[in-house]
Amino acid sequence: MDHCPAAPAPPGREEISAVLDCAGKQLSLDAPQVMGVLNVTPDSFSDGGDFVSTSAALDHARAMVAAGAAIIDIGGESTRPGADEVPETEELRRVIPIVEALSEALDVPVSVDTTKPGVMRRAAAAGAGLVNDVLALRAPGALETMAELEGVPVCLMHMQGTPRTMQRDPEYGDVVAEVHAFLGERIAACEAAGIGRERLLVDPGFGFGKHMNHNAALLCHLERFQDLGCPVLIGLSRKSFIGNILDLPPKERVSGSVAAAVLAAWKGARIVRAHDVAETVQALRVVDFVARHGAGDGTVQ
Ligand code: 7PJ
Repeated sequence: MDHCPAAPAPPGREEISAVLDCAGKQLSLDAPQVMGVLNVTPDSFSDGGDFVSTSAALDHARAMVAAGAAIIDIGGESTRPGADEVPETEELRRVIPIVEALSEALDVPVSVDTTKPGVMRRAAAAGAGLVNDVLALRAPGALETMAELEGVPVCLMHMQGTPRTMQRDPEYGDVVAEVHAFLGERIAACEAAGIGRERLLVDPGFGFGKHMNHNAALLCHLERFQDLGCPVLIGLSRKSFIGNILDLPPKERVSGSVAAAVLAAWKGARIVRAHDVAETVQALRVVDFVARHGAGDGTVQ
């Protein structure tokens, strides 16, 4: 398949499987996909408290799947800047019944946004098909736990600092090179622990210890992450990066978030984490059409 010059078939792309097996449910990465966000936290910045009960969570997840989400990401620990840590018992209480209900009810895989090995283990037992770890398996025991959870892929995200401190004064020499090097090191650590590259996704972690210009540079140069040989996942939906540019509150950042999703997909992101699923899915279908059919001179074949 030809691609436009701005979205080249990147080096190593052929090594990235077009389908990710998520504990038996298949996630196709032929075209950019949307990961629908389902926060089950009482304090999340954009939708905190909206989906705490299992039936409300299930309704919202079903609506996101109907709108085209290819995977649903369940988060029980808010990682917004300044957020306090949630004890494991509380995170389990929030997340596990919802992982169980959604894994049973939905055809698409369910992902769990957690940094805790105990939650990873219990979520996988409850049917989770992917672990999304903003600490990139740096918590004690996380690498070993994921090595044991054989059929479950994991997304490794970059963060400078901790959620409590990360936005105080993030500093980089060359943000793209440093985030790239970090992700390369975490891939190597996973492989050394017995987690094969075919089970890994990478994410530069927009907003996690990054100023506005750091986020802009990562988005502008996102294609550089292709050579890591893992699908790239990104999350920019409703984030302060968008809000600061537009001076709008989280629920009014839809168009800005969609614009960011389009830029990311054009630069090779295969999964876009988003709150506003229908809008993002439509935008990414347009991106995919142009990338597939627009590289030639427009002649109808
Ligand atoms: C991200 C995430 C992200 C991945 C959150 C929010 C904050 N996981 N979890 N990437 N963001 N992989 O939704 O704004 O960017 S929580």
